[in-house]
Amino acid sequence: MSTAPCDRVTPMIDLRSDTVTTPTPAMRKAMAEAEVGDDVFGEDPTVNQLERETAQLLGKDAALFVPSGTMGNELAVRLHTTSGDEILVEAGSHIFNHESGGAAALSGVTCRLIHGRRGIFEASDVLAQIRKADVHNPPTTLVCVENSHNEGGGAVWPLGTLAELAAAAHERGLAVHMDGARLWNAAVASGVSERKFAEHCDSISVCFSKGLGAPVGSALVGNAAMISRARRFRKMWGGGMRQAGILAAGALYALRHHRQRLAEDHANARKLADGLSAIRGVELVGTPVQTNIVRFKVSGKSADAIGDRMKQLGVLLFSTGPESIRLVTHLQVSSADVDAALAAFGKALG
Ligand code: TLP
Repeated sequence: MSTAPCDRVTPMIDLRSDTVTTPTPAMRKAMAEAEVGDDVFGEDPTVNQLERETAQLLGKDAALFVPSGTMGNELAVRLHTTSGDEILVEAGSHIFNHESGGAAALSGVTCRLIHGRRGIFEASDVLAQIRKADVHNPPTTLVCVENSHNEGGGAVWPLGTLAELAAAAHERGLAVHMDGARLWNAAVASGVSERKFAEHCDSISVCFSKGLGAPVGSALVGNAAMISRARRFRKMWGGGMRQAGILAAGALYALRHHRQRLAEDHANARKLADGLSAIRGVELVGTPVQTNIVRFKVSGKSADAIGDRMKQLGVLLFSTGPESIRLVTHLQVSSADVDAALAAFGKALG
């Protein structure tokens, strides 16, 4: 995107991602007052509290605080597989597309793709892709699901579909990992608790730094043996943090106070999608909007050029392809911001 001068003085409306949120004053206060210790020694009381509350919420034994969602996912891949295995991932998944080839580099596994519908797939898709036991074949040992699904436009897994898939995978000896970077959004949108989704998974990575609005941090959640192995790999990969309670306090605040408000972000995303659908040349993709992500196409126009024009008008967005745009609502996007963004889209696209 160009750095064309911006013709407004008010702050930007940043719809690029829910990763852009900055800590609220109350969250900063909690962070400033956090009790801390050396987390590599297991002595940071705030990190320990965050790990306990996260594990409890998801109904699992234990959790490990990690710097990013990427590290949570990649630890899971490492822990569920042996070098030379194959894992099943959805074609649009974050693990396959946006983790710098980590599964191959860090775990030595190949990825076999499943093409879902908005990122969602079924037990039969998994069964069709499991390799036969044969010396020529890599053993298939893990299937990953993403809930909500980012490239699928924030789609939420139907619980029944997940349950059937997990039962089929487990019966064939595969582990199930959920990339739950936005599991909180999926839970609020569907009314199905995080714990109910987690029940079917051997591990779940969750992010505090997306819709929940914490500045940094994610967690890997699973059984006690797995999380204790994960702790060693986190250290090996350079993710052991010292007085991380400062960060964990932001995450803990977010976990306790910002989950239910995600419904506002979802309402704002629906309002954005409704407004966009009334603009000529906009083709929404990944509908209906279920959570906080809106994707659309602008056939015959350049998404980058629209991004540049929108930036001049005070709105930031992500172009995800030559003619494709993604918008994400979050803690720092109000309903009035959505009105302003729609007015700007009217100018940029009209
Ligand atoms: N996603 C980012 C970009 O990397 C695309 C975004 O702006 O949406 N899982 C999912 C489903 C994600 O969307 C992301 C981040 C991650 C994992 C990774 O989280 P981080 O950035 O903490 O490593």
